[in-house]
Amino acid sequence: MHHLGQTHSAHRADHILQTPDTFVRAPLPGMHKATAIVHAAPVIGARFTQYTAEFEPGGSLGPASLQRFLYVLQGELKIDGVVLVRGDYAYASAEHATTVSAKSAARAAIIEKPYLPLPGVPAPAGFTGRESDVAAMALMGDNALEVRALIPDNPSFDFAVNTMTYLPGATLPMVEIHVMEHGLLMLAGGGIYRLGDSWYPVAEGDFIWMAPFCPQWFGALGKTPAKYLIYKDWNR
Ligand code: UGY
Ligand code: MN
Repeated sequence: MHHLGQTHSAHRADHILQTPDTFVRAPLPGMHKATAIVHAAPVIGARFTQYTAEFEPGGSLGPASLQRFLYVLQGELKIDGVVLVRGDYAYASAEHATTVSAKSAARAAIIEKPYLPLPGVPAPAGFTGRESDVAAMALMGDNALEVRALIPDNPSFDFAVNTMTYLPGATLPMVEIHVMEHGLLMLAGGGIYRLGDSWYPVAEGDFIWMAPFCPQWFGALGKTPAKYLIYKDWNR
């Protein structure tokens, strides 16, 4: 059936909800056999860029001029010779840009951000990791809401990326309003997201940008866990 111009994507001053029916694909400079869906960028007021890169087998990214975090959503990627699969991730500083190529058809969530140095604190080195190796922390003691921090807890890093997994019925314990902004990609399941004064149904594949101080709350619905990857500026 024709959608007659309907979507539940939304663009407000303090948040964006981008659902897959509104995704537009275009290659970024330097991409080869790959394309990008840009979700958040400085043009909307974000201080970072987040996109999903979609690779054909043999596809590659151009070099990053900023620090770059990459989380594999699907397929196999090779980063400076290291093979990463779904749930694996890599961080590279602007000074030590990595080469990223696809061994198979693949998708990755990518975050790029100008680095904000902290006086007296050395800049971070690159690393790779595997989400299943990260210990889960119960958010504010709630075992139904697991947080995994993918970036080391170290003031060298000026941002954090976590996964948050909610059992069905689990919720954020409060409406959060904070100085940090967020980029959020729904990885599994779904629920209701409050953003500002609106409540949205969200599901796997949706992206949300939240500006600093955007009121936010989530409750997981359905019979399977809801999970998202969430970026926030941190330590500055
Ligand atoms: O880390 C956070 O601020 C996180 N609890 N926010 C969110 O899930 N919307
Ligand atoms: Mn938050």
